[in-house]
Amino acid sequence: MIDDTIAAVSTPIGEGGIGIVRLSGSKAVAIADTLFRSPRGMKLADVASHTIHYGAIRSQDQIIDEVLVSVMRAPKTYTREDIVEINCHGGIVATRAVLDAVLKAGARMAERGEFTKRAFINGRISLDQAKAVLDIVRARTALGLEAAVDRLGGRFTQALTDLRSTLAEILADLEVEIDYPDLDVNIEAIAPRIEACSIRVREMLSRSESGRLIREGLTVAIIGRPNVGKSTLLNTLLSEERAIVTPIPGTTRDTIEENASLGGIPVRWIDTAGLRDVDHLVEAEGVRRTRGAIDRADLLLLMVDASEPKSAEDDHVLRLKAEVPSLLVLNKSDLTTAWDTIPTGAWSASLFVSAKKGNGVEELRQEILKTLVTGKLPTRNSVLLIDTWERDLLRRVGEQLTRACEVTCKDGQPDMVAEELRLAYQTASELQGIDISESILDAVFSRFCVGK
Ligand SMILES: Nc1nc2c(ncn2[C@@H]2O[C@H](COP(=O)(O)OP(=O)(O)OP(=O)(O)O)[C@@H](O)[C@H]2O)c(=O)[nH]1
Ligand SMILES: [Mg+2]
Repeated sequence: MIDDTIAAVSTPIGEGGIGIVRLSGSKAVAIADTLFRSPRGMKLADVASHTIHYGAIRSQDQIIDEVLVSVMRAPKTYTREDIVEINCHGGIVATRAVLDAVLKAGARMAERGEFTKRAFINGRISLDQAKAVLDIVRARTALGLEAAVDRLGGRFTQALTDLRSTLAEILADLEVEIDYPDLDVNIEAIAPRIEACSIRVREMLSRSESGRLIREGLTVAIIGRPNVGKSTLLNTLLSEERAIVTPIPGTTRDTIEENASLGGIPVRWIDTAGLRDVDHLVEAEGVRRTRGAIDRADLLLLMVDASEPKSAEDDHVLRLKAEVPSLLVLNKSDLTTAWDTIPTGAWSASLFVSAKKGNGVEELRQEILKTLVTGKLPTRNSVLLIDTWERDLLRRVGEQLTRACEVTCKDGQPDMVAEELRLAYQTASELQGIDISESILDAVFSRFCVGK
């Protein structure tokens, strides 16, 4: 049983004029009562649950802020504990001061994700739903949000539950075989059933790859010699005049980074300083940062100016060694092209665009998605939002199932197959938050922000 009362500011810092200080625990109402003064002298201890009250928060006889306080009593609350939410109106400073007063009055500062952790411990939500809360808090795009809401609805949990019950059925049949060898259970018939589970896990894994993209997003860097139109392309992609564009080579001296979603995936676009060998110190630093951007990117757009003949600097760009995929972008297609042949190289495709006029830019967007999402655009149903820890476990379930398949096919010893299957079942249970240790719980909830 948890007996301390926790508190935190549960609205994002720096956004909007109202801040909410949230308390959860058996003393939430009592602590709030020591600070709250209603105009009619009413005590929060006497008010009905799920009601909101006007008053002031006072500490050492000083009014800190004018507030609205909601009182929600257990068990119909987010954490299933008593919750008090103090809506402060005096901006960040007042909100912090109210939090300090609450902490002085006996509450403990909540750790990251502790409210949601309590909701889980008190049985209100599943571990999976708790993680979905985290995803919603973090979702940066509409598609990411949809997938998180879906997860909150328990789609991943459902898939795991189905998998576990199928595994349990197979295990039961194996037990019969082990206990009553005379009954002659057909062990060969078991192999395809395990194989089917294994395929299901592989499918979940591949759907989670799009999930990773949605959660973490990708980084696309625009690389090229000076003046080819990199900044112009950034502006066109963002639909705003973010970077300065001039006809003078070397306009961009530093990397410029901006987020904008592409087909529902959060993308960090990086415009870079033109690549060339330089002596000038400032520009040299810019070029160094461009190289840094190349190292961080998931995809490079190698840009050349098609209206000018290929230069040595272009060659330098085209020969760049990168671990990640690239696209060749031949810009200024609105002018006459000076390139007789399109160079070939390691890039996955080459496209003519006019960054200035917008021609070909939509095709470029599609090509970027195609390259990064291996031909499949993520849709709501194709996405499974899971994190690295879960992916590792899911992968382990897959490996254990593959081993179970192998054992079945090789010598068909039912007890050995059962052993492998039991391991897979255990891992799947761990993944679902059944029977897992406190340390794993902490690992999950510490990634939340404080106040959630
Ligand atoms: N005609 C035409 N001009 C373009 C196009 N894209 C860019 N420009 C022009 O090319 C010049 C350079 O554009 P920028 O976007 O500043 O080029 P950059 O690659 O960022 O240059 P640096 O920052 O100096 O490396 C500007 O005068 C742009 O207006 C295009 O598609 N067509
Ligand atoms: Mg530029």
